[in-house]
Amino acid sequence: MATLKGPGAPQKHDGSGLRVAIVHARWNNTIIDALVSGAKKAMLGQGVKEENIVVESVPGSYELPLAVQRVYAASQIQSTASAVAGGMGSLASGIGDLLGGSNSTTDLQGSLQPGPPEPEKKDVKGLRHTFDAIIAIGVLIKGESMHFEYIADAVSHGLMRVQLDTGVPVIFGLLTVLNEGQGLARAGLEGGTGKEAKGHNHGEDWGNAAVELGVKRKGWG
Ligand code: DLZ
Repeated sequence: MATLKGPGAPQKHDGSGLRVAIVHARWNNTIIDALVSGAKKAMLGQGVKEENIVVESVPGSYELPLAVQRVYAASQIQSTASAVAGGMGSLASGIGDLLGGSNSTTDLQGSLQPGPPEPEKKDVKGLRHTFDAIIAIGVLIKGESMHFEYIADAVSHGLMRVQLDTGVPVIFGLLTVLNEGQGLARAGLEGGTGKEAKGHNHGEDWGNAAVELGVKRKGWG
């Protein structure tokens, strides 16, 4: 029977032009690892290239908002550096044009001749443009104190703030569960970590959400 909960069947989007970061906490790492794998699997299934998925980790969920903000800021700086490097290439070829070494040359009869190959544009490795979406993944398991409530509240608000301040989609991959079993079930690890494992891996939803938002965000400007 179809379930009422959840985002429904994932929309198909072409993720081949996207760069996505996953920033995850390391607390409760068995669950985290499965969620990160689920998110990556979903994104690869929507065409995101493996080399365009960047993974960064922090100790605990409380560190996620700052890490997401800084990872995004760093990618902006690097993409500017990359653009400047590309710009230098254009400048060099522009000077080449002035000196008669343009990419295409016109012969005396006015026909267009193929010129020397365009100078190779160097990208800073893996830093072609800023991230189109960032997935923040953490697993908070309720304990006996109020720690859980404070961290859950701070992280939720922090991630929303980063998203609205920067305009980059921040996918909310924070599980706030009452016990380990709930966390395992939401990572597709109900009943064990091997072949017997059951349950829906929420990481896959987050991967699909990142692709959808990344693609739509480009259209929204
Ligand atoms: C301290 C703490 C506790 C008690 N529980 C969790 C948890 O269930 N999940 C999680 O991601 N992090 C937990 N942390 C660590 C905090 O998020 C944070 O890393 C530390 O308080 C240091 O700032």
